[in-house]
Amino acid sequence: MSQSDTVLSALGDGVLRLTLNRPDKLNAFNEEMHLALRAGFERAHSDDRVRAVLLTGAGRGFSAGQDLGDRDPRKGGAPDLGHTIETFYNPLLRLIRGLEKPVVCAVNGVAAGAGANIAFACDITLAARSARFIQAFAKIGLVPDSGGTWSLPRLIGEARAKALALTGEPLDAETAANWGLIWRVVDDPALVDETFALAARLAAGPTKGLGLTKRAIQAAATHSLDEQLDLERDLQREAGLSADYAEGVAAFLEKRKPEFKGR
Ligand code: LHQ
Repeated sequence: MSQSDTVLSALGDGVLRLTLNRPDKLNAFNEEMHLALRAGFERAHSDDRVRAVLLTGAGRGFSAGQDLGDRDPRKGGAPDLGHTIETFYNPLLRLIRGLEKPVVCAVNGVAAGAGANIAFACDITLAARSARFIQAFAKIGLVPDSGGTWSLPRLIGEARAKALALTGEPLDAETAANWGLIWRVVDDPALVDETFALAARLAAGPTKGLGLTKRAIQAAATHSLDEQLDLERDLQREAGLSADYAEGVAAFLEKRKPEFKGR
């Protein structure tokens, strides 16, 4: 696992808290931070003690997207941004979406460019009331990445997606929640506690079933109803064989609190 301090990593109550940590650059992504974040999500995949992930940022921003100083065309000619996407951003997006454990995102401040679209790729995203979301790509001649052209129209429809992406106008957290881009807005001082409590509650839940639920909902985007009904049948069969289902039913019938293990 990466030892870089560009992402702080802490495991407690089944929650792996990953904190983007380049606050003087508003947590803009350089290669070191990418590799550290990837290592964090890879750990979340492989470590059974991790039952949920909480992603947030240090300082006053969540993430300002790509560190533009690292991809400056004035230094050594035009960089191959496709290579950057293929090497760093796309693997990260696939890790977040493919992780069959809940990923909660706490947007503590501005989320711009890839920073915004990474927040939208998480399973449950909450934002501080002061946060804002900016499709900053439009201001520097780029195209939304990190799944933005996929998630934005799905979450808010083509009209709003195009307006945000073409103008690069900031969207306040309250409107983002009202439009369905994120789950909820929280007063700034409560963000850390509220998101951790949510992540810990999920981590103590039947995370095997939650992971299958995530897979099913994500698959719906490319499925017909018939395909989705078949998938629900298959995943319900798998969930029904889990120890957590047995525990959940037993606890209900015995009128006690369940103790889920994520298996
Ligand atoms: C930054 C950045 C930054 C470096 C703030 N880089 N230093 C993928 C593949 C490959 C290449 C290209 O891109 C992509 C995906 C993308 O993410 S493209 C979009 C890249 N991001 C942006 O264009 C956003 C640029 N940043 C901003 O527009 C502003 O900083 C925002 C609106 C986010 C925040 O504004 P303020 O609150 O006024 O803060 P600030 O601008 O004063 O920034 C604070 C510091 O952070 C400052 O450094 P300094 O040394 O002057 O204090 C900025 O230079 C630095 N910073 N974003 N992306």
